[in-house]
Amino acid sequence: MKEQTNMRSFFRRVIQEKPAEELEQMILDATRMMSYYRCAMLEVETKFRVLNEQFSLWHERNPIESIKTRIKSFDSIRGKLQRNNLPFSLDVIEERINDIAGVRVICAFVDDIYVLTDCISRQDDITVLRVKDYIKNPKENGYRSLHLILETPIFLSEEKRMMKVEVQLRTIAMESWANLEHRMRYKKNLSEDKLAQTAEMLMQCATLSSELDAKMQAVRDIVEEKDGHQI
Ligand code: 0O2
Repeated sequence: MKEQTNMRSFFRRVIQEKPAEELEQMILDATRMMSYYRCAMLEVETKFRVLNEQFSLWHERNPIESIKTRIKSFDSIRGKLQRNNLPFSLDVIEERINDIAGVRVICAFVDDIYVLTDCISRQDDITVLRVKDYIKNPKENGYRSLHLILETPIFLSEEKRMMKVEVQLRTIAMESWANLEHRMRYKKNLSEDKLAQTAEMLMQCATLSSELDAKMQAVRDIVEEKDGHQI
């Protein structure tokens, strides 16, 4: 309900040139579109929860530590359209913005990220539209994560719709680094010196977090080999 009120006030604030009737229709269409994204997000979240459950039964371990989901706000969608010089329309949003529905899967071990990616990619109702592997190829600032753009069907009362969902898979260490870096990015009043210093320190943290992930993985490999549970 709160989201709907936010959306309504966003459209009233941003789209002023349209007659009231057209604006109301646009709000209705946008509400419907966002509810489809929410359904697709739930579908993909459930797929990961099912995989986690199955691993827990068959392999006595849970590859997933936690799952977070979010729907991108219209302010954030608008910002992305503006950065890419794209006009604000629902058709353009559906076609060009891939991360309206977002699912973040947090794992303890790097290997689990690739096992889960393989499992979800092989499901016959999932199409992988794009993979960005920032674990094998970290971003310049040190950011690591595996990003997938998936297409999944949602089944409505009278139709089936294909929807895009962005999945980010990360370890706990990658998640805590990304959260810190994200917070730093919005500190607007830092001096040039402090900005350079924090960027350098974040880079060091990224290296340490990557080493930590590698060490944790090595420990698990030893333990699982001994227990004979490796898959
Ligand atoms: P939010 O709040 O998560 O929505 P493209 O999809 O190719 O048009 P985009 O969106 O740059 O281009 O794709 P990319 O590189 O896959 O990154 C998308 C998301 O990954 C970002 O979404 C962040 O959530 C995360 N991300 C990417 N790079 C960084 C980074 O350097 N630091 C942190 N903390 N997160 C990053 P949004 O839209 O920025 O934000």
